[in-house]
Amino acid sequence: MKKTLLLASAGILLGGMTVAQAQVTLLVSADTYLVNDFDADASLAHGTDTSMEIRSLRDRRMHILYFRFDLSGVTGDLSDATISLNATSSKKNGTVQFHGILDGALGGQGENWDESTLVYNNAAGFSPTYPGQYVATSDLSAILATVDMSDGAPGLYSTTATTTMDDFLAADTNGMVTFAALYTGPNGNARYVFSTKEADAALSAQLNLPYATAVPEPATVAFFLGGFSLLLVLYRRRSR
Ligand SMILES: [Ca+2]
Ligand SMILES: [Ca+2]
Repeated sequence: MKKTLLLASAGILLGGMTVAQAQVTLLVSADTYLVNDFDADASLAHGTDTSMEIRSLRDRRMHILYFRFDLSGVTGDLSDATISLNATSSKKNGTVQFHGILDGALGGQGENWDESTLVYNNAAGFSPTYPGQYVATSDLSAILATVDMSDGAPGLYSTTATTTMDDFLAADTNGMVTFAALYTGPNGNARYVFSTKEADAALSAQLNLPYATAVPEPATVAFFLGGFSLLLVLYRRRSR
């Protein structure tokens, strides 16, 4: 094998490793909604449901989306991030607002939640009880982004980039980011239903990172290094 061919082959292998990683879209690692109804209690878990919903009928019904992304496989520039949600139905025009759970919430365990047991009463960012309402704690960030919902229109809804979202993601130290999304507009029975990963991973909430880089899986690195080693062996044999 000629040296130029070897180098070209190695270049294609190594090039493939980096080119394929531009722009990262993360799917949720956990998703649920917190329920705090007047006529039920605030300890009902919905982490295995195929849909999650935002509801707001003040003093009667408050449902809050709660979902997490795993940033451990991502590196580089996290700016201009946006969140996308797939609505299966909507009721009422309104603005959904997204908050984050701050690093270190609940003694560092606030983001390490299990979707099969997470409920309104034990979720970081919210004070327990308060039927039909919610009360934020200091673990809940300011509004990071918003999205406007259309009355009756299903489909993909995405936030736009904000500096508050940039700052929140830049401050992450544990590789986990949890968001809470809720409706706080005029009282009037807002209800928006979204897909979860249990229904279809591709239709779950997404975190879009236009400038980030995916860290290659160890298996991928091993595959490419293995290919490179094989080329070297072949080259040396031909050179003898
Ligand atoms: Ca879930
Ligand atoms: Ca975090």
